Amino acid sequence: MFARALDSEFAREVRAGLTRTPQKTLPCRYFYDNVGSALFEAITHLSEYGLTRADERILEAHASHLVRMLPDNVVVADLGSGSGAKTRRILEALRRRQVVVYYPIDASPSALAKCAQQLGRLGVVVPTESGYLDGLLRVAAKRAPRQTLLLLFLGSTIGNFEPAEAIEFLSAIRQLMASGDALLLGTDLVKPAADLIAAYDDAAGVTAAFNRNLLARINRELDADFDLRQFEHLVRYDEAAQRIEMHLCSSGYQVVSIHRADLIVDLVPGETICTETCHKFSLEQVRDMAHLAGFRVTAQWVDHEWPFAESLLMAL
Ligand code: AVI
Repeated sequence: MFARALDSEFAREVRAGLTRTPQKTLPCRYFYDNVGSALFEAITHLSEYGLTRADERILEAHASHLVRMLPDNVVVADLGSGSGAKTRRILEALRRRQVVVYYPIDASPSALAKCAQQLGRLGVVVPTESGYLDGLLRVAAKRAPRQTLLLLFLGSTIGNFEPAEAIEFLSAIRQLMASGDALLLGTDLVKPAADLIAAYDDAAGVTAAFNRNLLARINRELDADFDLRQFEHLVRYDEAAQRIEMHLCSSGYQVVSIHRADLIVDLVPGETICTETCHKFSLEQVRDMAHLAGFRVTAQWVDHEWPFAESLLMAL
């Protein structure tokens, strides 16, 4: 049991990130345990975080047009579906012309259960508890020969990858798709720094709790003794790199034991652990990224209230 935990992917990634120099890091994909997923859901309702509402407005306004641009007999897969709230519009538009088959892919069982409960009335929902590429591989293996896949990657999760990794990831997705399949890609666009800082450092402290929960998760799952009160939530915007950075900043000298990662971590006052980067894009950068990964962009819809884009990419 103990040996297995030491070897777990989570333990290995935590060990690699916290021994990295000069900047300690933790992978943001581990934010989303059940507590983290609930906190993220709360973030999407914050007045400062316009991103999710922008995403929803675009889908509400353009879902019918989007569906008309697709061939008959579409199956929908959704990378990081969460509770599937944003996807509802697309499934409703699709249901007007065909039976809906929907594969939400998410690491959080509670989010998937909520998704199946909320969208089950719209068609056949087949939840897949998995990482993105594994989940897509499983869905690709189940699809029938003449079905077209509409893959959703909404919410600007692509912005949480480093730029080169984003292209690698989209290329890997492309390899699992067939020519003529579609990818709907959500991307948050560049906007004034003050709006971005507020979005990731909200007044109610929900994002701070979301950030600190990563340490709480390490405490719970890897038998560690992080004192969450000794870490300040810190947000920076790097204008040149077009990215928000979230950090946890140590308020003093600390020695933390992470037993199941076989690791002792020293932190000095003011030292940070970088927990997430959130890249922001221009429309042209999205098109360039798509082309490099083997897609053609056939439409881009923009929300002007909170600059955000949905791009429809066709696999070449
Ligand atoms: C999931 N992802 C697109 C969110 C973002 O905005 O980058 C995660 C998030 N982190 C803090 N607030 C929201």
